[in-house]
Amino acid sequence: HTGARPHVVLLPSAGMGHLVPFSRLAVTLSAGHGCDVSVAAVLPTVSSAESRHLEALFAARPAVRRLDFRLAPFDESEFPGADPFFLRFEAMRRSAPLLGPILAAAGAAAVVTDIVLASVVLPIARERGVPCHVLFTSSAAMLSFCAFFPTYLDASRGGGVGGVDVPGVYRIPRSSVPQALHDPKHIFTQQFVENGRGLADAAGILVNTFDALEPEPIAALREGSVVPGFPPVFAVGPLLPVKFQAEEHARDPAGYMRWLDAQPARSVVYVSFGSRNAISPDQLRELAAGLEASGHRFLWVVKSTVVDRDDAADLGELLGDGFLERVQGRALVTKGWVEQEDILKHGSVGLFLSHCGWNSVTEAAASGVPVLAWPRTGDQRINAGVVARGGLGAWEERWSWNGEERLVSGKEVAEKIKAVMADEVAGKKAAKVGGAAAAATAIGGTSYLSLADFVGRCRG
Ligand code: BUP
Repeated sequence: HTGARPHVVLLPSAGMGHLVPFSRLAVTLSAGHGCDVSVAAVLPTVSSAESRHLEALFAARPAVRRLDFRLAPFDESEFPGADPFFLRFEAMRRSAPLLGPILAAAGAAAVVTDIVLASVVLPIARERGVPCHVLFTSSAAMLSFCAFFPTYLDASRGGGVGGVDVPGVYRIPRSSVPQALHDPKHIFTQQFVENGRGLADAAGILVNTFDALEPEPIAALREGSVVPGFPPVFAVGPLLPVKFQAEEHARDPAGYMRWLDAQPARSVVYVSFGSRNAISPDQLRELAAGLEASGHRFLWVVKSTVVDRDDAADLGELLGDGFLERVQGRALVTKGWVEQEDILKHGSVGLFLSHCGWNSVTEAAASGVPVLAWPRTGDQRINAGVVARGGLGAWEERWSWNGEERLVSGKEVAEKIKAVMADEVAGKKAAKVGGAAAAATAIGGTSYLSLADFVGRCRG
């Protein structure tokens, strides 16, 4: 299986935040690093954004093969009220034994599994004698936290979770620890701890970041300070966007690219909180008031439900009477899917108000656009810390929703936006991060060499 073009099988899990980096890795390995690549797909997907993305990937890149992964029946009533994406993670984890024959039939030389499937896929790959790597879809800071957390829990002996000093990295304050981890019975906690323990058994860990953005966690992981004897860490980011060459009008039904073309350089605030973050109606209205009062131009992608298929709400109603009319001309508000990378690369965009999903952070870094971090749940506060440390932008720590439902007023939002938009140093620092990102992925750069090292190991 090891010849000149090693066959690498990729196992993404659910949600755009997980699927996007996998399809980027698939295309990079297949087009730029001489690998044969297969991607396992679970159909139907949780969201329609994922379905469209998978279809576009396989249509545009016939060299990337599709493997069908059919899930075993799974009784969701065991986890009442759980997030639909976590339920899919769990369903995939329970169906992992079905992957054994799929890997064997594909003749895989190496497997790269998503972190949320790691602890169940690793033993299956080992049984088949296939080296198994993990693609960690968040920051290296989060990776170091995930790798260390089981050790921390063992030492705390059920005493609850406080701030976590990740050895060799930095302290993750209690307020940045993903909320679910305070509940040991939470489905996320169980998966997170098992996967964290499993990491040590991986052949290597790929992470979508680059040395210049996250020097401390990357070095600490590689030196074994976080977990002694930790597997090799390949910092391969920012993984570059994949162009699917859809028809122009199909890509941009709301006309946002044409709208951006008509705006002055660096004048627009781009606002998005990711693909699966529902914002409460009250907070949506305050955010609307803040954007309006900031006086700046803005492009806002509104999501009011966790799963896009459930989103039937009317924008006018969501945002309050007359809002859309009042901001007409200086704002574009849409509920549809946008090509975020195209937006961030556009010269009119001067600021990204972001929830700090890790893909969004890497895209901002690649584009050199400053971020105003407004993290909400999960890994987002840890990622926001990376944004602030790495010179990519500002983080208003009091704004988080991590566990607390504090409403942030429109006035606060407006003032912060005005301040960051006026801050020329922030713009220059972010541009510098953009330069470092480009250098990392260019031939001979740290991320390029890291990926080449990974591919060399797949060749055996
Ligand atoms: Br919304 C939206 N267009 O309209 P994150 C998102 N994206 O291209 P998340 C679009 O989806 P998790 C849209 O560029 C990024 O690549 C965006 O991933 C793209 O956040 C991806 O930023 C979203 O990691 O996922 O969706 O919250 O919670 O898994 O991090």
